[in-house]
Amino acid sequence: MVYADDLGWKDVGYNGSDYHETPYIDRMAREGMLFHHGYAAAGNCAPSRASLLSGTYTPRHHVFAVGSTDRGPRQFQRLIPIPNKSGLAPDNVTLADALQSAGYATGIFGKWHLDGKDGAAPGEQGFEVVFDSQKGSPNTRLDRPEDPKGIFSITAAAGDFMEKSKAAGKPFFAFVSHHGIHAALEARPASLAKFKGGPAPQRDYYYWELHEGKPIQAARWGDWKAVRNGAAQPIEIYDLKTDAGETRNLAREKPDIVAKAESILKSARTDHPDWPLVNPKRR
Ligand SMILES: [Ca+2]
Repeated sequence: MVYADDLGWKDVGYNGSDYHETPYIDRMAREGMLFHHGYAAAGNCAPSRASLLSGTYTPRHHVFAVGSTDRGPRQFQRLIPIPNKSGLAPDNVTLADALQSAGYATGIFGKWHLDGKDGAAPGEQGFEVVFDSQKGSPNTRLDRPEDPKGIFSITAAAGDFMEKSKAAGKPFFAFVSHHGIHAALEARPASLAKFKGGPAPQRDYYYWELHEGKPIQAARWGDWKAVRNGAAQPIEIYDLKTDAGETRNLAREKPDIVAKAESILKSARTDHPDWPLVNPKRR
């Protein structure tokens, strides 16, 4: 079972990507079965993998969110946050528990993210072999250019486990649980060179927005970061080279940077009725 963190539905060749190259996954799709009407049981990592591995929905295992369900400004919360479990409790029967008791060799290669104070390590949840080259810092850059996000070492360890199991005549269950493509984004230098100048849109900035109580817009280019903390708020400018903590707003000193930010924040987005740049009315 191969699982990837933050992989988009259309990021694989067999689902129509004309940019990413996924020949081996495409071959598995061609030679295997596709389930187009399946849904993830939750919209982010720990809850969805808790459901996948336990075969139960979030109200059964209580992993509703990563960390806490008590998020965002209190005055905008419409429901009392439901108590959340930080990990999958050991009394859940995981796929690995079930297959191990049926005589399978079981191994996890990569991200687990279901321990925490409420959960347990994969070794206590039916996995005999536990391998993770990203351990300790799954989302940070480890500066191993030949093994970005541990993708290659995780794949190799899983392949080795499967070959050994096959040679021993033992049925196996390999949970290949990649940290990629979740941030931090990394790639082999050769892959970067190959895809530079490809058909993906080339921009000299990165833009994103967050609708949490109010619409927050942000952009990055060079050493600059621009933030607008809510509709009709002034743009803030930070020089991340000298001020990574964003403590000194340079908007007054840098009108040219503000003007560039203004133009990006306006042109980088498409209006959508569900995501308006309007602050919610106070209740
Ligand atoms: Ca268990």
